[in-house]
Formats: sequence, structure tokens, C-alpha cells
Amino acid sequence: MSALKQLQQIVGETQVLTGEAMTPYLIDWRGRYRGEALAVVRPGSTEEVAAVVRLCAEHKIPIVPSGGNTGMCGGATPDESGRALVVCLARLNRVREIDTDNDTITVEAGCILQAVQEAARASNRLFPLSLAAEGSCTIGGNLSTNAGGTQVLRYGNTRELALGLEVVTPQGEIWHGLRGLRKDNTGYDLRDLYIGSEGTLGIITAATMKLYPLPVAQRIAMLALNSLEDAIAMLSRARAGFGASLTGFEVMMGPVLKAVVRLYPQQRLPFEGPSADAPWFAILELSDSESAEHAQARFESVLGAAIEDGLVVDAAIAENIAQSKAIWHLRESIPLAEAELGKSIKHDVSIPISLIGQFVKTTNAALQAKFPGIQNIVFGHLGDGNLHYNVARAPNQTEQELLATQYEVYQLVHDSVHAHGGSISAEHGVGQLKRDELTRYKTELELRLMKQIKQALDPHGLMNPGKVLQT
Ligand code: FAD
Ligand code: 2HG
Ligand code: ZN
Repeated sequence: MSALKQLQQIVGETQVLTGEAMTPYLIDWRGRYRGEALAVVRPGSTEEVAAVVRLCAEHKIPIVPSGGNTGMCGGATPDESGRALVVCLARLNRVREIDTDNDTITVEAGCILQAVQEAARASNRLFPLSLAAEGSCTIGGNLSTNAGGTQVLRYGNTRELALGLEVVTPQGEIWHGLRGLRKDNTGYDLRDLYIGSEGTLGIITAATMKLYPLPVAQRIAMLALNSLEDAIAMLSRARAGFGASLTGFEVMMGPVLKAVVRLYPQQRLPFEGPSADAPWFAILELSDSESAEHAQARFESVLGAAIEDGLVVDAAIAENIAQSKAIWHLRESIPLAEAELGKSIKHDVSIPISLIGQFVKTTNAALQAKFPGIQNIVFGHLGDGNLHYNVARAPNQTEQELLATQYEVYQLVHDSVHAHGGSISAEHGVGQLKRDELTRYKTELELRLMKQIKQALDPHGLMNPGKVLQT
């Protein structure tokens, strides 16, 4: 019997897609990568995933796991050989358990992030992972890329929110590691090995994640600033003034927000006059566990002093939930606006916060010297030292001309990141986008250890080949 027929027997005929039906799984959301596949299979349970993987192991069929296909690095897109099977986890979408005494939620890998947040909220708890793709990305994809988002400075990235995993190994065995323990020092941490491995070591089928108390009150403001250095100084003040109540500190270039409101006229900047033309903006979020009055008093004292000292040019404080949402919506619209404006070259980098100002200045100057007129699109999670240092075409350049320079641009920016002690992937992972760049910055020892881990867990190299590491 053919492998396709056997797949149909495992998951049911309608859950094996071929031909045109595969198209959405063969191209990444930015349209940067396109591949081919033997088929797309949509198992409905962990046991079905395991049976599919055992079949693949038997026939030496490569596997590409796929969640919501919102990843930034082409990790869920198969190569052009047409040999791989795309295994989509979307049907594994049940919330298995909420344990409010243990403050944990156990969910299947295909659960949409927003559904996990909503399930937590329905139990009067917070699941704090938050990013603009939350309406379509899956928790399995978040774990596999160790996604960050806008609350990392308070709650950590996905790795720090995960307590236990259920994983199907490349041999098709099921590792039942769904432990809700905050302490477990029983040898090598398999959980942390799978998190951030981008589907190259196994398929995550479920996870036990941490929950937190819902904040009693929140205050959110957009700040107009004269410089990135002022944003960094403001971040220090906010940290000192709010401590663990500081749950968000985002930064963005003025022209980037201007582009958002130009493109989406239903959105508006919360400033008028000269403040609307500020070169930089920041979003500040305070989550208080006492009361709205307490939150307001703390917010006013820190912000008031910053305005008085000239560190902040202007502050638009949200008066209600709708205004808070509108401020966050402006920020979250940046990636989609950027995509609508044309193809850009993305760098998701982290730098020690103290060196970010210098990094941006020297990298901007070096880029302009080599590619005159090239445009910066800089924004990101300043509270985590994570910038999206993206680059768009110069006015006299076509998109193709920009993309023709992309490897030179990557190298210039990434060399600068490296020289500033940073990382060339802060939160999006490696996928196929940064696979070759990785070899320029990891030491020989680091690469060798990574390859040995891959070899030990996936000796036939069937799990997401060509991603993260060269195969
Ligand atoms: P996919 O794109 O389907 O897959 C991503 C990788 O994980 C692939 O390598 C895939 O093979 C693997 N994978 C998927 N599911 C599994 C599984 N169950 N087991 C094993 N491997 C698996 N990221 C951030 O970190 N911070 C942000 O703020 C952020 N904002 C974003 C905003 C927008 C508008 C968009 C489109 C993306 C954003 N991202 C952000 C990118 C981010 O990586 C993804 O949104 C998300 O984490 C990926 O989830 P997904 O389900 O779409 O995974
Ligand atoms: C964000 O922070 C995402 O909005 C996407 O990580 C970043 O589009 C990007 O470069
Ligand atoms: Zn981001």
C-alpha cells in the first residue's frame, strides 16, 4: 500500500491534502519562501501524530511541522524537493485542563494563542504571552520558536512560561512530559531542548503552561520622545518606579507609526501638533495588583517627573479600555503595514540595552555609507533589548534591487550586532532565513554540540531538514 493510502488510514481521507489544497502550507505568510510537499496531513490526536511519524520513519519521509504559519523565518515551509510531509497540528486544539490551585493550563499544540488567553481569563487567570499574531499563531509554534512578544520584560518568553511538554519523537514515540512542576532537577532538561528547536527535534503535541493572577488595574500611555537615548533613560526610570508592575515597554520610530496611520486611516496617533512629529514614540504599560487609584498615582508620579525633566516630550495616557486598545493596535499594526508597503529586510536582534543607542547610530551610518537612501524601520521590545531593525528600499530602488543586496545588508547589520555583544535572533528563531548566518556567529564548538544533539535525537535527519542547521 502506498504511503499516502496508509496516511489516509491513520487520519482519515479528508485530512490528507494534496494538489491545490496544499497551497496555503507551501508558502510563508510574507511570501518569502515557497516549497513543495508530498502531502499535508492534519492529525486529530497525539496518537495519530505518533502513527504518522512512525510511518515517515519507516519510509524515510522528511517531516515539516506546521502550526499557524505566522513564523518569520520560513521554518514551517518545506523545501522544493517535494519529498516532505507537512504535519499540521491545527486539529489538536483542545484545552485539556486548567488547574487553578497549581496555576497551570494544559493545552494541545494546535490551540490558537488567543484561545489559550481566553480560557485562562475565563478561570480568572492571566496567560501573559501576547503578540500581534495571537489570533492565528498556535501554542505549539510559540513553543517551537520560543516566541517573545510584548510582555517578556515581566513574564519572560515562551520558554519561561512552559512547565511541561508532550512530544512525539522522530521515531514516533510519545514522551509524556506534561508535568506542572516549578521545580524538577532530575537530570538533563528535555523540555528546554525541544522549546525553541523549531520542529527539528520532534513534534510538540501538548504543553502545560504557567498562569498568573489577572492585574487589578492597568495604565497605558504613548510617549513622544526626542531620541532613542531618551527612550532608554525613560525605560530605566519606569523600571525603578514600577518594579515588577512594568509589563510593557515598546519603542518605535516616528515615521514608522506615521506610515501605519497613513495606511490605516481608521487609526489615529494620540497626539496633535509638534508631538505628532516626534522622531520616536514609546508605549508604557503598568499592571497594578492593588487598585486603579494606586496605578494612577504611580503612573502620574513617574511620568510627571519625566515630563518635568524634559525626558518625555508629551504623554497620551489612555483614559479607558478602548483608548488602551487603540494604542496597542497602532504598535501591533506595524508588521502588517510593513508587509503592505513592500518587501523589507528584517533583523530581529537583541543588544545589551546600554549599547542600543550606539548600535543604532553606528549601524545606520554604516548602512547609509554603503547603500545611500536605504530606509530604516526600527521598532521593538526595548524592555527586552530586542529591536526589529528592518530595512526598506531607498526611494530610487526597486524591491528587486533591495532584495539583491539582502545578504550584504544582513552581514553588515549582523556583524554590528555581534560587535555589540548581541544576538542575530532575539525571538523569531532561525528557520531557513538565518541558518547560514548562524554559522558566522556561533563558535565551532557551539555548532558541533548542536549538530551532535540533532544527530542523537534525529539520526536520520527527518525532522524539518534544512532548518536551523545545515543538513
Ligand atoms: P508556524 O509558523 O507554523 O511554525 C513556526 C516554527 O515552529 C516552524 O519551524 C515549524 O516547523 C515549528 N512548529 C510549529 N508547530 C510545531 C509543533 N507543534 N511542534 C514542533 N514544531 C512546530 N514572534 C515573536 O516572538 N514576538 C512577536 O512579537 C511576534 N509578533 C508577530 C506579529 C505578526 C503580525 C506575525 C505574523 C508574527 C509574529 N511573530 C512574533 C512570529 C512568531 O514566531 C509567530 O507568530 C509564532 O510564534 C509562530 O507560531 P505558528 O503557530 O504560526 O508557527
Ligand atoms: C513584532 O514585534 C513582531 O511586531 C514582528 O516580532 C516584527 O515584523 C517584524 O519585524
Ligand atoms: Zn517582536
